Amino acid sequence: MVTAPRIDPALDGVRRRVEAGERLSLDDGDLLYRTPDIWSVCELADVARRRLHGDTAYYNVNRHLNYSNVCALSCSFCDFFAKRGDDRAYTRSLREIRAEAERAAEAGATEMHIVGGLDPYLPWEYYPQMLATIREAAPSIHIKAFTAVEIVHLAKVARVYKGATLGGEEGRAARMEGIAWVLERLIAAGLGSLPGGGAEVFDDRVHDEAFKGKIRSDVWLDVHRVAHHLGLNSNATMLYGHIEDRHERLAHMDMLRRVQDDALAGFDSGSGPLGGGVIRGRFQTIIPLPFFPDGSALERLPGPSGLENLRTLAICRLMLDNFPHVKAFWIMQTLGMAQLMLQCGADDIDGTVVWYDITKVGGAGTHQEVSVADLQRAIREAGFTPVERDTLYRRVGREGKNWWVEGDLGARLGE
Ligand code: V47
Repeated sequence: MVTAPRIDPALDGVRRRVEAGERLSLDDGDLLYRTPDIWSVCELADVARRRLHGDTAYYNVNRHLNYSNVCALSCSFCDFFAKRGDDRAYTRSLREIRAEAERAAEAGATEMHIVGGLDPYLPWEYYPQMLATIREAAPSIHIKAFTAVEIVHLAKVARVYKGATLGGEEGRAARMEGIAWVLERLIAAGLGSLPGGGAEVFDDRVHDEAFKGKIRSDVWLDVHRVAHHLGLNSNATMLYGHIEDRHERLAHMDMLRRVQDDALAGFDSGSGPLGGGVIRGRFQTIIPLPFFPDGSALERLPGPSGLENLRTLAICRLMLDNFPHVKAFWIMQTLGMAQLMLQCGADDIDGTVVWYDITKVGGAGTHQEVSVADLQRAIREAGFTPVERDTLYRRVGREGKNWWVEGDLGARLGE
């Protein structure tokens, strides 16, 4: 006998709150994870998504660039890092980076997304020089670069990260000063925003088991707080489907939305280590990243299923009610799955990408590229209107390789 999918009445309260635009609690999030009625979860995420973006879905014309895969850390979920001397270790010279920026500009890209390992052999000067080189070769390209983990590494390399051994607020203030020192210099050299990587899952147990040695959640969040104070927008990720549990994912989302509440309030009263003032930056996008076991030290784990990916993305949309954008990163989700995710809370699928070294799905090499026509077709087929955006979610006008910013796309969350 075939039975119709059942609507879970336990979700009635959540449904009412979503329809009224009210904030969901952690218990609501738990229910959304436990209910067998995944289609209601997706439908509710679609309600929240359409309230902000109607039938618009965003993509961009971008290039991802990894400047070095040499990393002082050996996180167990990661298949990207190499040690100096390994056959596959690389560090890009400034000349190679300039050539890549020129190619990106020639292809009409609006963004370069740049991240790398914590390379212990690169001097501090390399980083501002890299940005200045790109700025010179491709003046109109937005540079979105360096995860919070790299920013702290740079502060250590530049010897301005002083608070690590001090405890309490004094230590935190000293750390934040070093982070601000780094960010101010990178901004002067051309940094436009911070990507969301390195967040993993904000939980000390998971941290110590899967990525010990990396900065913890408090420091990751402080880097983004400082960035917001300095007027940078940033993104956030959540790497799920490894050794964390659903409660740890929900706690991660809750921590992010609290920091975003402060950023959207736009003003720091001055009691904390940042000393008050206007906050001009904020989180733009949450990117849930499904764990890929292949090649990592956690290869024995199965990784999340398609349904778990869908549910987690939908729950990110519902819990992170103050994040304007939810990205289904097609490289990790696949383009087919990203289409479905657009119907379940996502409003963005990232861009043309071209080269990507961190995860290689299903035996893909580092060349992972889709054309703009493919992105647009995928979005249309999912029932949405494709809109090209720049990194700051402004509408982009384009004639071939020539592009210009047309204006803000949304003001509903104070974008
Ligand atoms: O920080 C590493 C993750 C991240 C694996 O800001 C893995 O717009 C899955 O942050 N399986 C980098 N994930 C990617 C990232 C990102 C991607 C797209 C857009 C944006 C944005 C940011 O990739 C790392 C880490 O969390 N990662 N190894 C793995 N085996």
